[in-house]
Amino acid sequence: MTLQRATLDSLKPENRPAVVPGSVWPGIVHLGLGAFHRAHQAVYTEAAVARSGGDWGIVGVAPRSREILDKLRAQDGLYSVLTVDGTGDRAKAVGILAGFGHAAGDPHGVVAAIADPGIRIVSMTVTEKAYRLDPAGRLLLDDELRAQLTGAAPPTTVPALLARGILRRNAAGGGPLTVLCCDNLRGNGPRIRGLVEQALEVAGATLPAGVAFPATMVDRIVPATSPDHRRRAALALGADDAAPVVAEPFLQWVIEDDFPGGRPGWDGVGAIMTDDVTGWEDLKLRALNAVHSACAYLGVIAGRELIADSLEIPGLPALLRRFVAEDVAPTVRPPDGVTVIGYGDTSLERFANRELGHTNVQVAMDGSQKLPHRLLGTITDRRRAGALPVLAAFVLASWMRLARVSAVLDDPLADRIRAALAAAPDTPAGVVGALLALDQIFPAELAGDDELRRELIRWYGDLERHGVEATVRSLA
Ligand code: CS2
Repeated sequence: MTLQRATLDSLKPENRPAVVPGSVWPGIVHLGLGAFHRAHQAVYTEAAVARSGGDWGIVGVAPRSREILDKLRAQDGLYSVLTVDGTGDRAKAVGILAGFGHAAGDPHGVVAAIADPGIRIVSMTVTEKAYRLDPAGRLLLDDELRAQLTGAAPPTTVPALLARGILRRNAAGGGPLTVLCCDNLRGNGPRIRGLVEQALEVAGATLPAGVAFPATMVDRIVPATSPDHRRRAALALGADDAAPVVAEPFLQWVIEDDFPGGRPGWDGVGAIMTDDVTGWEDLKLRALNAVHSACAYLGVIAGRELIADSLEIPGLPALLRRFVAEDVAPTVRPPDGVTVIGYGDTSLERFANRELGHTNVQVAMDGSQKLPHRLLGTITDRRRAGALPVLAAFVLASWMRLARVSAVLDDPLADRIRAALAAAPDTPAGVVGALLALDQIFPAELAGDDELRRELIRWYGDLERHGVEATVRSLA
């Protein structure tokens, strides 16, 4: 039996969606139909609609590949979330997807959906690189993007879809709109406002009134779904599902409450609505994501497969706790009632969830895009305070070592990274110098910091000479 509307009645009541699939009118266009969205915002939104109603069905837009669209369409938009933590699998179908779009195949259809007056929120999970912003928030314009923004080419990229969608909506009197970036970018709301303003400028326009860009912090570990997860999802759900997502039980969402066109009742189902997300955002990026990246880089270099395997490197959890306590904590002002150290400890416990099967390779990808948001801010803040963040430098050196030794660096800047390394001597100072000179990643303030550079060279040299295990042990 396949998961479909016609088979829902055969599922156990607790495994069925909380809304009647197809009954909720669309109010949200979501760019990025990946696993994270389907295990996070879609879950919150379905629960909110089930509890407090509203026309907040989600039109899910796949950016490039059609694969997920075809699978979901064949299942009437239904999929399941498999929750795993070693205490027994649970699977629940989600029925809040109310339509589909395909940015690569039908970009004008996506623009039309954004302009539709019934839509009041455009949200995104497209990962850091899709925004085409440099770390300072400047839009990286090339001829193709320029053509997309001016209308000379179809708008398949995120900046072009947003800009052209907003313009068309404004021309058609579509009403107020909220653009909600759910990616791990520091200051994601203002950053995307800046992106849209720059994109509109290229298109010869300015941002119309009535468009809001609230900041938000999203959190749930949602790795790639493995064949084993798929099998387990079918068992727990009671139906075959070609598109299940797997997640930890924990989930959190903190949202700046600025929705001129209204919003689902997310606050009634556990989301935290606030007027300042900064504390949460910094806490999560610096004490969770940075630690995650550290596990991933060290794990890949050490030949360990899973994040959970990395945490078994003797001394590594203690070292990461020290990184959070010594380097991160002084830079973050956590929300009331939360301590940075306690938060870091909880993150480590979550990472140790082996059932997730989260691979180091997956988290290690796109380092050039992630590091500025999760690690470089910590280093900059500590340097400005006159301190040398020794363990943050160790984490950065581990990315540098990965960039040097990885046969297939999965990163949008891989070509530039490889070229920079090929032109430099293969010594700790040569590698560190070549990478620090990449100004798409490192601000001049860090690249020109000699004391930091010496620290990076020292750690890089240790990792090269002694390997991960011995270097970590030496720090214990
Ligand atoms: C991870 C995140 O892949 C990564 O870079 O650090 O996807 C992480 O799992 C989530 O942000 C957790 O909310």
